[in-house]
This record gives sequence, C-alpha cells and structure tokens, in this order.
Amino acid sequence: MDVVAAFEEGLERGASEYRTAFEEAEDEQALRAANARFVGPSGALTRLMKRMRELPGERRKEFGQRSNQLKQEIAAAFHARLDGLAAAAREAELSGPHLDVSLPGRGRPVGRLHPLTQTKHDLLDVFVEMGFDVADGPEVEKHEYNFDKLGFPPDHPATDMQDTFFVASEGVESEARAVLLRTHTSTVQVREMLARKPPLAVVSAGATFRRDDDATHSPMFMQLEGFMVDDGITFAHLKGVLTHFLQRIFGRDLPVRFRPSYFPFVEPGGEVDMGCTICRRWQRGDAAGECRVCKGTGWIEILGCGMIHPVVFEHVGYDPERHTGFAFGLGVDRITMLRHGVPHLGLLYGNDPRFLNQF
Ligand code: FA5
Repeated sequence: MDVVAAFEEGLERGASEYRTAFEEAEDEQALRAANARFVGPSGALTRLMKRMRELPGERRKEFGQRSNQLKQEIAAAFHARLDGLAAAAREAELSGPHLDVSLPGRGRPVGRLHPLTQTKHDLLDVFVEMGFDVADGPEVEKHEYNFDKLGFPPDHPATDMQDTFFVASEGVESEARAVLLRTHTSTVQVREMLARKPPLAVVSAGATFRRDDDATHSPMFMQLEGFMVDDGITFAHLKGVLTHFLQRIFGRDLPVRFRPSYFPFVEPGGEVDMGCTICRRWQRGDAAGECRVCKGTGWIEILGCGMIHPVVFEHVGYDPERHTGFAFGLGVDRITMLRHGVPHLGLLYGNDPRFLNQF
C-alpha cells in the first residue's frame, strides 16, 4: 500500500476506533493500555507519524496537521475518560458500605505473669510482711555450696550423676564435678550466711534442677527457701512462721502438721503436711471417695524444714554455741498446682497459651 493510502486509512481508522476503545476501558489500567495502542511509543498513530518523510512534499503539511489534530483529540479524550473513571470510583466508594468508626478496635493482647511467677510473688509477699529480706542466688552453683557446706557426706546419693546435673568443665574428674545446676535453694543459706552476720531472716525463690521427670516431678522446678538465725530461735518460731504462711495462702482453717524427717543440714529435721485442698477432707470429716491427689489420706506433703545444723554454722563461721536458727524449703510448683488445681506439672512448663490464658 502506498504511503498516502496508508495515511488516509490509518487516520480514518484511528479516528473511528479510539472513542470506542476508551469507552470500553473499565478502569485506569485498561484505559492506559488502550491509549498506548494509539499514541504509545509503538502505537498505531506514532508508527504512522514516523513515516511522514516518505510522503510527497505537497501532501506532507496536510497529513501533518491531520495527524497532530487526531493526536490532540486522543489526548483530550484520554484525560476526559480518566477523570470520568476517577469520579465514578469515588462515587462508588461514597455510595458503598460506610466505614463504621464505632466498631471496637483490634485489641492488643496484654501480657501477664506466668502462674509460677505469680505464685512466687504471692509467697514472697507473705514473708516480706513478716520482715524477711529477699535474696537471690545463682542457678549454676559450686558443689561446695550445694552439698559440702550443708553437711552432705561426699558419698550422699543426691550428689550422684544420676540425680544431679553437673556442668562440664575442663580438667580432671573431681574438677568436672565441682560445678552443677543447683538441686535446691538451700545454697542461698550458705551464700547469705557467709556474707552476713546474725540476726537475719531471709527468703529466696528460684529455679532448681534434678534428674526427675513425671507427673509431679520436673527436671526444672522452682523452690522457695527461708531461714532465720539469731540468739534464741526455737522450733516454736519455725512452727509459728510456717503455720501462719500456709494459712495466709490457703485459708485460716487449713490444718497443718509437722512430722520428723531427715535432711543433712538440719537437726531436728521435719516435713510439713497440710490438709488436702482438693478433697478438703478436714471440712467434710469423712474419707468418702478416693482423692487422687492425697490418695485418700487427707494430707499433702508440702515442705521440708528443721533447725539449722551446728555443722552448717561452723562452715559459715557462726558460733553454734550462741546462734540457733531454722530453715525450710518448699516446691513453688506444687503450691501452684494445689492453688489452681493443675493436674500435671508439665503444664506449667509447656508454655501452651490455651493453658496460660486461663490465669
Ligand atoms: C529440699 O530440697 C530441701 N532443700 C528443703 C529444706 C530446706 C529442708 C531447708 C530443710 C531445711 P526436698 O528434696 O524434699 O527438700 O524438696 C523440697 C520440695 O521441692 C519438695 O517437697 C517438692 O515440692 C519440690 N520438688 C523436689 N523435687 C522436685 C521436682 N523434680 N519437681 C518438682 N518439684 C520438686
């Protein structure tokens, strides 16, 4: 086709097609694509105008004017349609569903303390009310403070690899066993007594570790330790403090009983049982039904205690002829389970939000 005919046909086709193409474009993207088909870098009109030089001289001006005119028409129509589409979109937005600014916002979940930490704070508070100081001790501890200074003989079963997590360290076997994860918080007794002189009343709570794992024993658990040393401290002080403490936590009518028991660092040593708060047999006065927690006895063992052994005082430089004191240690996990009716200790360490959100 000769160039004149190509111009005639191209301008005619362009003029007849752009309007429909723009009308049919339903959004800005389609409109821009349609515009590009005519006046884009490789659009039909652009390509035609690139052939202007091929036209015979006497027709060049005429076709030049007609091409420019069409280009301007297309540009005007493009912008008119663009404005129309924007207005229609705004209209649709305004007449569509309204934004309800009164809807409640998206809440940000509020964090809270873990039930074990809550219990720990509640227990410590009771002792602080009674005038005890709060102390801390390291979880990675010396064998000496965990066992030796507390009067454990070197071959005591608790010092065995089967019961205690030892921390590997370089050197010979005896050195390798010199550092461990503390198996109880009684270490704080040693540390505080080495650092301070009587009178003192101290309480401390934190993580402890043993090679245990079942429904009521976990490899990591939490203990709370308390002790008091002065001139003239007796077992009566121990009974008074512990009975008050347990009744503050579990209720004024809670029965508490003391039984003899053995720990190397106390003499005499005892264990304390409290009435089972699950079956509350002391309130019902009968043994009807077998309680899984207390096995029908009506009592739960809750802590170990006793009068601090003179040998411990010697190890920390106190005069055993002059000073006396009591100490006790309890499982914070067990108290948390009893307070909240938690059936398995593992729940306290599983960090499952379905469990934790109930507190
Ligand atoms: C002691 O650890 C002594 N240090 C307590 C003590 C302190 C006695 C001061 C006298 C004077 P015992 O091994 O019984 O004692 O542990 C105390 C409590 O820790 C237990 O009653 C139990 O509630 C808790 N406990 C022990 N092992 C575990 C475990 N693996 N998981 C969870 N709780 C445990």
